[in-house]
Amino acid sequence: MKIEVIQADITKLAVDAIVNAAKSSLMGGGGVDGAIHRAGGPSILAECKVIRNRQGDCPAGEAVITGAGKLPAQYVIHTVGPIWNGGDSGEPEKLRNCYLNALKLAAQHDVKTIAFSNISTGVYGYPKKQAAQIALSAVKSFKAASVQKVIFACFDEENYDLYKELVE
Ligand code: AR6
Repeated sequence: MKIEVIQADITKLAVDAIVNAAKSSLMGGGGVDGAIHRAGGPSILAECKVIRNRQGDCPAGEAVITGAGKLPAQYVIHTVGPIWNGGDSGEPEKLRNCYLNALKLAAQHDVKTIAFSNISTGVYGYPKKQAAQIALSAVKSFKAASVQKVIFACFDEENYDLYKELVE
């Protein structure tokens, strides 16, 4: 499995799946979530509503999958990161599960290339370096034949520099 670090707007990437940093309600919000729903159009929210009606809120660490509407990607995997609360409330395990559960869904849908946003490192306040270490170790521990390339799509310079340093 190849790992790549880029600085990009994840809504522009023509990969099989992009991973959204969603909220439990799956009803859209700000940050990367807002950008994905804006650029992808209303079908993504419509699919999220169907999922929510079926299974309720998505807890932190879990993930769900929808189509990608007008985006160049095929799928959007929505995962809910933990809200940083000092680090003793299970945040590291939940963040790790975000990456693992997103990859599991990707493998189930025969995804070959997947791009992750930097989950929890915006509004949810997760310290960026710790989050990057968890993201990388989770991805490296995952074994699935279908997933060939994992892209960390960093938006802000700080995350980009952190990931670059950790991957090299
Ligand atoms: N492409 C890639 N990354 C982006 C983009 C983009 N277009 N825009 C922002 N980022 P955040 P969270 C990066 O706050 O911390 C939402 O309101 C950003 O630089 O989007 O998990 C949800 O609805 C940051 O590194 O997600 C939830 O309520 C990263 O995306 C809540 O925010 C994550 O920042 C989730 O908070």
